[in-house]
Amino acid sequence: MKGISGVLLAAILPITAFAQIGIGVADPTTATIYERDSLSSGPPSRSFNYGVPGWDFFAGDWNGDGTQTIGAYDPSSSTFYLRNTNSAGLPDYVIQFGAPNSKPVIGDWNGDGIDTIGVFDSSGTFSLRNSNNPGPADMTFQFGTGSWTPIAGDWNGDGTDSIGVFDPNIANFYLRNTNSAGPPDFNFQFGPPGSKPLTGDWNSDGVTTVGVFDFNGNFYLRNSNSAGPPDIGPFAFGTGTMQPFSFATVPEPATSLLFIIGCGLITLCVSRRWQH
Ligand SMILES: [Ca+2]
Ligand SMILES: [Ca+2]
Ligand SMILES: [Ca+2]
Repeated sequence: MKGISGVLLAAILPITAFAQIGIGVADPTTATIYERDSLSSGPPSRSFNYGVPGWDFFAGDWNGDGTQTIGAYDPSSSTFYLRNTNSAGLPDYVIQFGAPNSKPVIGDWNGDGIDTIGVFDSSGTFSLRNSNNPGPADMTFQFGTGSWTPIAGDWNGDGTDSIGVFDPNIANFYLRNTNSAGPPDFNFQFGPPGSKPLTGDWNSDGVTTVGVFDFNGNFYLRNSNSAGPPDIGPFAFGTGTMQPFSFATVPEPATSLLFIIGCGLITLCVSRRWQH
């Protein structure tokens, strides 16, 4: 049995480790979310209304199930509204955190597989929290300038997300590998000035890299955190006034296959026991 389990496990692990990534845009004037399950032009895979016009929209894995789902932030009250599925409906978490008129930033700051909340305020200070419930910041530090855009990702592939900032005027990224004050570990220009930043693990190698969404509604994605041409795109999705984000999902076929193999294993174990 051990031999068979080992072979089956070796066959299952690479499949389940593979995550699918898609891109999304949120129309802040109508609070409509459009998501596409591939990194290419084409119609949305799904669209739904969420939250209220004027809010900020993003995606994160709020419950650690491997799928990143919709979240929204109301700047006027500095309140997060997080939902565990990519569909219309009520939030699963409502959390007031930080000072009003901050900018939201989302990441797995402690590497436990759950994305949690953070804010970047007008003084260029990050306040990050390791759980999606009310309470004080677990980390507070200054990085960048308050007028820039906060971003987050696992820039060095160590399993923990850390912060970065994007200066839209010159389309320059400043990324840091630890959630603390200090110099950037990466400092490079990417994309047209005036773009909006997004981040994602576009090639599923465990390292989060950058992307931008320009004022014409084009995505430019790069597989390394350095200056250079896009590896994917430019491709059009949405319109330039929308807010870009990425979301990782566990593909359905892998989940189904895991279930089938799991059932097969149990059947095999039970039948072996009956034979002895
Ligand atoms: Ca976490
Ligand atoms: Ca990291
Ligand atoms: Ca990557």
